[in-house]
Amino acid sequence: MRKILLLFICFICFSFSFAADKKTLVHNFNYEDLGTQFKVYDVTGAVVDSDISSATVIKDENSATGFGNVLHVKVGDVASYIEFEIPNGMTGTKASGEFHTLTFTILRPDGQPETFKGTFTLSFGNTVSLKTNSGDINAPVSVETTLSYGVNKVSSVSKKFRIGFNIKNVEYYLDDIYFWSVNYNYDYTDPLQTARYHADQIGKNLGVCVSPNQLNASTREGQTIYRNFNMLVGENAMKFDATEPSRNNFNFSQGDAIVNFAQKYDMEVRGHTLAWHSQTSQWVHDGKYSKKEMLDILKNHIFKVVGHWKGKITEWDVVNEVLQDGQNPGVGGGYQLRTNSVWYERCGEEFIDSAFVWAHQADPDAILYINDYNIGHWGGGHYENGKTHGMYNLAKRLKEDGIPIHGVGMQMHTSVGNLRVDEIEKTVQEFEKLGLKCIITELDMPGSNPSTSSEQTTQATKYAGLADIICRYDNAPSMVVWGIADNKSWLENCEQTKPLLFEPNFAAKKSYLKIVDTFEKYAVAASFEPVIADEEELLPAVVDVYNLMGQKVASQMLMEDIETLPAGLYIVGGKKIYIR
Ligand code: 9MR
Repeated sequence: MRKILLLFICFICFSFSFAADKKTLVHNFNYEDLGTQFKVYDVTGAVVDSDISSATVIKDENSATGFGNVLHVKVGDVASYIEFEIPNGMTGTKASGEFHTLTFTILRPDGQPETFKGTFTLSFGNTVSLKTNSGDINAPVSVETTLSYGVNKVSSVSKKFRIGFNIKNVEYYLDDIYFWSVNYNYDYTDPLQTARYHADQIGKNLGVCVSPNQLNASTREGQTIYRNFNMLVGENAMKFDATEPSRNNFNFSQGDAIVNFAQKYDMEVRGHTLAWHSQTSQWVHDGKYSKKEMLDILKNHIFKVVGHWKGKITEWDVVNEVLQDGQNPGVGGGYQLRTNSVWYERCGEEFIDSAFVWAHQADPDAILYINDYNIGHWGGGHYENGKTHGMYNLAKRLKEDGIPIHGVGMQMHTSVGNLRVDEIEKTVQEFEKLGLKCIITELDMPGSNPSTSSEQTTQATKYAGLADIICRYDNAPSMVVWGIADNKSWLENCEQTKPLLFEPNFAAKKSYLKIVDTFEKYAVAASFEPVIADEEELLPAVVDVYNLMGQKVASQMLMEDIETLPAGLYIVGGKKIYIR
């Protein structure tokens, strides 16, 4: 049962919206009478007969939003576009540092294909002025698929705009159309505007990989790091070749620099990584060590490294990338281990189990992860599907064998086009059932070369979708990005593909701001004192419910039905209510 927290805050006192972000509701179809028809046009601008295509306000029955109305769009033999009024604030050229975007939700009615392929079109007047190829639209029943489109300049000439897809014979529900005007002149010195501030409130981690030379607090780069993130991971500083360059000679200087900076700014540290096929010192490869000697070398390495930072490093990637690429074990099947690994070649699978046991012995409080790339897309024949199941099977085996493993790290070196937030959520849920954490450890999301503005908007939506998962799942406490600014990443052409959260000059990108917005939503909710049960009686039995923008979302609703509202913050009887 979902919990209701009643938050006794005066309606007029609340302050919720993110200062830099203005969100205007265009339509949620709750203010029209049921049966209201919207005009439908074809691509040439001619009205489409309602026998062919129609757009009708109906009561929402299927969607996860669970209440209110949606627009039921039925498209016949003519690709059709629905017309809406341009709301105030949406017209005019964007100011410098400002970004306009339109977002809406697509839902699939029963009986419609799970995925349809379409090119989304946003047009003004009779001219098709903006097009974005959105590829496959995945619109499962009851799960919102939010698409998001950047709008650089909106002319006020027509006072109307149209949206639709270039596809025929399809039905969909359209809901929650918003226009966003985001000011990216972000003040990174204001802690209230940072993701870190909100993440700290809710006990979640937004992390970033760093090198010691980036940790100068008098530079904008150093400040960007400690103001915006609350977890650090060494991009290379704690790897085998950095920490044990020759046998049993340890060098902790680079890692110490990171740990010291983190302690100074009250950040957590992830240790990366103890056993990996790459960046293992050359002397390990060159020495003709027996299996026993190799295991001794690994044990000594783990005891020295984990022991050195005992109590200072919260969690370790104990083994990294031990799974073979391109496997397809299927659900309930096995897993294939990477064969081109010096550890596997010489020790067999045993090195994995042993590494966890030794790391646990060296620091019993450390949280221990197995980490890999192309993990996180659980189903649907997606390209990462096989390896995700391989990871599940391996982690399950380790857990069942009593190995001290606490979680799975999804590196998530993916792309704007490939990343499916719903698949990541499903993966988190599956590992939760195994009693394991499942976190994002090396996130970057390049777009095309060069990445377009609308793609960057999609990137922002996906980053925010991942942040939302982090907020909602106890077993997903962190999300770590693999780099700070778009010009400095291990990825080739990063300056063009723009995979990260900050511009080269450390100005916040919309992806960062959407993460702030997401964390803030949960932090605001968590910051109010929940009310004890009998105080609920202070509210009348039948209430009007408003959202935080003061718009009515439900009329004369029974208090006992209030839990059926989707998760979020509402105003009821002048009080703030959080439903989760
Ligand atoms: O970002 C790291 C880069 O600076 C190194 O040259 C590279 C060497 O292998 O490793 C990069 O980080 C990798 C991480 O340690 C493990 N997952 C893949 C990352 C990107 O290659």
